[in-house]
Amino acid sequence: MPANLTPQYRLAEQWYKQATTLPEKIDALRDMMAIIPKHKGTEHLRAGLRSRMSKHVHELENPKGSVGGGTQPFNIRKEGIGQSVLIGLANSGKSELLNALTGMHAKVGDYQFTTQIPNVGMIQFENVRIQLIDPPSLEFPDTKTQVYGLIRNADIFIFVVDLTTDATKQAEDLCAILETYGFDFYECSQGVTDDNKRLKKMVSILANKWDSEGAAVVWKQLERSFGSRFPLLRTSCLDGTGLDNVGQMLFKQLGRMRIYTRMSTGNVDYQNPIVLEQGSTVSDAGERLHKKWKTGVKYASLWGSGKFDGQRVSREYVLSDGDIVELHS
Ligand SMILES: Nc1nc2c(ncn2[C@@H]2O[C@H](COP(=O)(O)OP(=O)(O)O)[C@@H](O)[C@H]2O)c(=O)[nH]1
Ligand SMILES: [Mg+2]
Repeated sequence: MPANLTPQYRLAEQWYKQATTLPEKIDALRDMMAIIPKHKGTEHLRAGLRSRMSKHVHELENPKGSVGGGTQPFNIRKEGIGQSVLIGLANSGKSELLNALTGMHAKVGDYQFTTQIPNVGMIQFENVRIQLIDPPSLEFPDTKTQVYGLIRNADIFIFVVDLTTDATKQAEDLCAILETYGFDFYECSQGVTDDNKRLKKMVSILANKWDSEGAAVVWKQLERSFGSRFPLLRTSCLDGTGLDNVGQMLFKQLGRMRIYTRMSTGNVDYQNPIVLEQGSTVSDAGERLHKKWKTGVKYASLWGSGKFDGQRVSREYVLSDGDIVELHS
């Protein structure tokens, strides 16, 4: 009986073959196992995937003799409330932006391909931090595979285009390159409801070098072509234009909200919000404090999105960014 494998499966298989580290391999295998058609014709194949998976998991848990070493800089543990990745052609100003936004000291160059391993920093936005990664340019052949693995794992994409050149064409090229690798993008008008979240990404565009001559004309064109698709922001690392708005834009794209807890004494801890995905409820907030609170919470008193301060809401109540809750068991 023929296996009749789908294009999605073939894509996952391709990811698996290109994967250079164990976590990437396991990730790709997990995808393959999830989407492989389940019928008699794929029985052996599925058994093979299962045994390969247990082999890789074993290798991961017993690093001695494992494969795929030497690529550590591309496995970046997520920190803060989300991971964003700068994507742009060489010389668009990604490393300079990372430095300006996070206070890092990544190498900046007037020549192509300065960055050969990823630079990582954290953007502070009000009371939360967002991770920002500046990987080597997409076109750099030696690290291409690792960069694709890295961006696949990221939560959101930030396209960086250069206003001293044809920025619209750059943005179009980035879309085209990423699409050939199976990525798809949420447009401004869409909600994030897709189940294949890993390959479908939120995108925003930073139009950099706004300080340059002629930038206004290039910006207008970019706005016309992309303004209704993705959030756009003008930036300059030279005079600082737009840099203060990047954190806010990323926070919005990450679709997170901050919830504060109020003690029975009336004290509110504003420094350490509980960060949840939009759409989360009172009991989700409770669970974050302690597992038993998921069902342990009976109701909450709410300050913020309620009709009045201290309103009593059920544990199914859907919270909003900035809400303050006092949980009751
Ligand atoms: N005028 C101007 N030059 C910039 C700006 N940002 C970066 N550059 C310059 O553009 C060149 C490439 O920057 P770099 O950060 O290395 O680009 P990357 O290859 O995308 O990482 C460097 O000479 C930077 O100084 C900016 O906002 N304005
Ligand atoms: Mg660079």
